Amino acid sequence: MEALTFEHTDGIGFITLNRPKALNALNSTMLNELAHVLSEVRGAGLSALILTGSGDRAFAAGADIAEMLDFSAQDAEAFSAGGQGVFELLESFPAPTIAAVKGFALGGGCELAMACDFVLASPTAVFGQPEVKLGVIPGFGGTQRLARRVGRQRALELMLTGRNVKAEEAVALGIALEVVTEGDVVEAARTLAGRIARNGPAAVRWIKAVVHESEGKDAASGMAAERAHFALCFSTNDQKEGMAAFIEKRRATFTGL
Ligand code: CO8
Repeated sequence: MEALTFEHTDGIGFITLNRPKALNALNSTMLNELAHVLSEVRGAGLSALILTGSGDRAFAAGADIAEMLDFSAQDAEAFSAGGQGVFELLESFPAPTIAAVKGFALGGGCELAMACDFVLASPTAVFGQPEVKLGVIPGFGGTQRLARRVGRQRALELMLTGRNVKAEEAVALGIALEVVTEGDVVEAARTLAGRIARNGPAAVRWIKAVVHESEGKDAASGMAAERAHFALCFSTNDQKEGMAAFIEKRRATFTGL
């Protein structure tokens, strides 16, 4: 692959956006490669997927402006639809996903981070949707995901002014989960992935699936999905093991069955 790398260790997948000279700007090649990797590893049983950018300057400084410069409206529609599709693949990925953000996460880069379940920020992280300054609007889901994370009023303020938000403010607003002040943000993502991976694998997957699939639906269908998955848990060995371990005052050994 040309614009990103994928590796996995200890059941955790790592995607590194790899166009550091262009601050990891998202071009068609990168989006296609991202779609390819996400599809290939969807059924691989990873316990988590961590996304980061190569170099210290950027997670991703947005969609590639040079590529978009001469787009027709039709090209823009296709690029937006393609990006939205890839980000949906990411948001619905069966395992927890973590964006480890150093430096700029702007425009499409911020949208990519927000398509992950968790965003961990280094103290240098900068988030924003500056598209309006280029005369365009977010096109990879930002109008929807930013509003969900920070509320309508703040999302409009950020998108209409195009102002950047530093790490601490990003946490206060709910764009990021926390600022990693000690050590490396990718290591912190690995630690978070490890804390999740100690738990029942099916329960982890189903919690995410129920939250994701219920988004935007009415409360009654969300409750129905929760009930159905809660019941499913009781057909697993891990439910028996988890509850027996509690009663026997020992640590559970989950098998994912
Ligand atoms: N696209 C292409 N190249 C970029 C991008 C980008 N988004 N961002 C940075 N680069 C390139 C620069 O052109 C430069 O290349 P070169 O060295 O060849 O001149 C290199 O990266 C380094 O950048 P700078 O020299 O600008 O570095 P600075 O430290 O001076 O500035 C900034 C860093 C502030 C991040 C600055 O680069 C910047 O403002 N970048 C653009 C940020 C932006 O506006 N992002 C939003 C883009 S639009 C978008 O994401 C829409 C998504 C949905 C699209 C759907 C469409 C159909």
